Amino acid sequence: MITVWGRKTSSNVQALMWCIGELELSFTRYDVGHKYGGNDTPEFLSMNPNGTVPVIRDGKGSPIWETGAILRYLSNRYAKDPFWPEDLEARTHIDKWAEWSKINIALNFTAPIFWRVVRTAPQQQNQDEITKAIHKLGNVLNIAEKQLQQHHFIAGNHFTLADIQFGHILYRYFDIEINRPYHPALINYYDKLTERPAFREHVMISYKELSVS
Ligand SMILES: N[C@@H](CCC(=O)N[C@@H](CS)C(=O)NCC(=O)O)C(=O)O
Repeated sequence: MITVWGRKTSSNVQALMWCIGELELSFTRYDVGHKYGGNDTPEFLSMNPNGTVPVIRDGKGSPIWETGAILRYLSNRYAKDPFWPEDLEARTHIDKWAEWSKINIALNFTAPIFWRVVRTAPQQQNQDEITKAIHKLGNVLNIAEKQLQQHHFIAGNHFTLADIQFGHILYRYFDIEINRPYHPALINYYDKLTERPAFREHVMISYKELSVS
């Protein structure tokens, strides 16, 4: 049994929960962080000194934090080919796209765009900054677009760990009111993700509680 500490409105928790759903693992999840609090207690900080979510424990194992490390742990322990291949070269290819997604997609979307649109009052929003951030993210999404024109998924023709790191951001990206650059293969890919039950359950979640308006 996996224990998860983290509110379901956290994008990192969503990535983790989507992975747990795809791997059909049993879990208990506690709402921690943001309006739920609980991430500044001595007990929580002894598990994760950063005070961030998610944190997991697998059975009586040590606490694990950092979403990328958690996803790799779950995949090493519970996933099979082709989600997380045995072959080192094939696995590294998946890991490369997962890492690329975390650094280029999540970091260029969450704070620079999502927070500025959803977590900032409309009268305080800086449209110039938002437009520049959308353009910057768009340049990275051009790389994903090319990849998705040639493959069904972000790292090739199978659904893998890289799709979790890449795709979990897309619900919010396509749901918020912004002018998005046109990426037809990305739209088609996103539509396919929305047909996955675990994506619908763990990622397509209202972010209203984060909104200031
Ligand atoms: N690098 C960490 C970042 C974790 C992080 O920043 N989590 C956010 C939620 S997405 C958090 O804990 N925010 C404080 C809160 O929810 O109270 C990871 O990938 O797990």
